[in-house]
Amino acid sequence: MKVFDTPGFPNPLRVRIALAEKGLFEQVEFIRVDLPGAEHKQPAFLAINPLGTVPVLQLDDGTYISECTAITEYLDNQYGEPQLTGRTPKEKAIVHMMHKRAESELADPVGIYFHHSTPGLGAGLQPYKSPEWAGRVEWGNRQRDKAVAGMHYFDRVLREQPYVAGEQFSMADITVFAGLLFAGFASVAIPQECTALLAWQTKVAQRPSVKRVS
Ligand SMILES: N[C@@H](CCC(=O)N[C@@H](CS)C(=O)NCC(=O)O)C(=O)O
Repeated sequence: MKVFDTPGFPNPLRVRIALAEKGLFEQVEFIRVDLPGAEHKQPAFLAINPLGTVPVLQLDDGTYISECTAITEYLDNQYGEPQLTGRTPKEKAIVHMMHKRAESELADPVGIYFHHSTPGLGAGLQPYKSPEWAGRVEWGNRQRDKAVAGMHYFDRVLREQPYVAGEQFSMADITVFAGLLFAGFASVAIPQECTALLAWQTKVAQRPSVKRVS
């Protein structure tokens, strides 16, 4: 298997953690994509992912799979323990519900804020990121506020249970963790009163998988 990605970026981190959790990290060849240089928007990369984002997993039969959720599902279904996307229909449903919230209430709004209300990844990528309409900064700022509300939401969740989807570490934890990393990158701080979220972040940072890929 090959993974096309850019180390240090939040979505690549999601798949790297999943690979490390599954004990697959050393079996994968990583192909570095120059994100700040807009390599992912050039025809050669668009041929493997028309949406122009990383990461992309290439299977040994040549199939390309993009989207962190799809890649993690593939790895989880194809390889052994630990299970990251749930076992029973109920567990799977809860992992997916919480994972969707991790994307929609935290990771995605941080990304919109970063790319549209800040200089983002620099001038080279601006043509792909910031349409010139007057409200874009305000819109991005509202997404930042949405992300902070998401932090409060996950703080409330983690006051009741050890992990985002319940008793077990899952794909939903990976996405919240990466979303918080992205928030830090974009200078969106976790509110100090979110003590459960902060404690969970410290706990997850200590996992061998996270330490392996950091
Ligand atoms: N929904 C995608 C998001 C991937 C994504 O946005 N990746 C970022 C890197 S963290 C990227 O490629 N950004 C470049 C861009 O959008 O121009 C996934 O789950 O893989």
